[in-house]
Amino acid sequence: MRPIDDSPIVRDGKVLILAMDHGLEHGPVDFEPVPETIDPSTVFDVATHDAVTAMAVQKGVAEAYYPSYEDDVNLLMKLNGTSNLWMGEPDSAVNCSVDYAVEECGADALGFTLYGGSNHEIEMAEEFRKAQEDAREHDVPMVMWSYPRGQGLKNDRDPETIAYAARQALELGADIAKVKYPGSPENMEWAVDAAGKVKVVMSGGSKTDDYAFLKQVEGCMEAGGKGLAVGRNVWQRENPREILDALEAVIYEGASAEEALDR
Ligand code: FBP
Repeated sequence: MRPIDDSPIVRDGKVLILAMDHGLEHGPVDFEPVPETIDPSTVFDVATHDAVTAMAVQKGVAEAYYPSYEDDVNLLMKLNGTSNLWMGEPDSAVNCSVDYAVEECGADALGFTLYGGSNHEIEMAEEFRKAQEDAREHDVPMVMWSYPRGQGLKNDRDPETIAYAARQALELGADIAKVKYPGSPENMEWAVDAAGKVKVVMSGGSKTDDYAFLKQVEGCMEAGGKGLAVGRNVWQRENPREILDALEAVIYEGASAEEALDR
């Protein structure tokens, strides 16, 4: 198994995944703040920024757009996903096999959502098991979107819940755990400790102002997190390259939010 640090989606031990599976997960409404982002090419162009180590998309977008970007962008294929139209207990259909992602689409990494705590957790974990073992066969890293949610969960950002989410990623064999930010560097540290050798990255969330967003990323790095998987907080900005410059400083150069904004 190739060490995760040798993967093309890792730069100096850190990761910045630009996610754009929102057209499926949330619907086209997410593209309204910057209407040109409804065209996936616009976001692929943003992903050519040096700070971005991979772009996460669903199969259909990869098939249609990635061929024009394969020299400049690393592909992270999201293997499962669901629409906002689904009203049942949290669940996610497997939309792409590992073989198809790697051999036909050229994926450098794979992504899989696990809704721990959902009534569908057992099936999702079993689907993850197959994907994770197939990923090992192809020697490509597996990123778990570890998002506890469902009937029994009152607060999906509770520090204990986030630490549990990070631990699930370790226990089930992911290489990178993408978790929601639990509110403070101390809480994030618990998640990082629980994840052991798994790299923990923060999920971007809905768009906030530059300082608030960068401060969270700074807190994540301070806690031993290894970066970020972000969508709206980058491409819902009028100038996504500016925030990527700042993220590059915080994630790879250890700058504070203030320092990154002053540059
Ligand atoms: P954001 O940074 O925009 O939150 O994107 C990260 C992500 O995990 C996407 O991959 C996914 O589409 C979205 O968040 C799901 O958000 P939520 O689970 O909050 O609906």
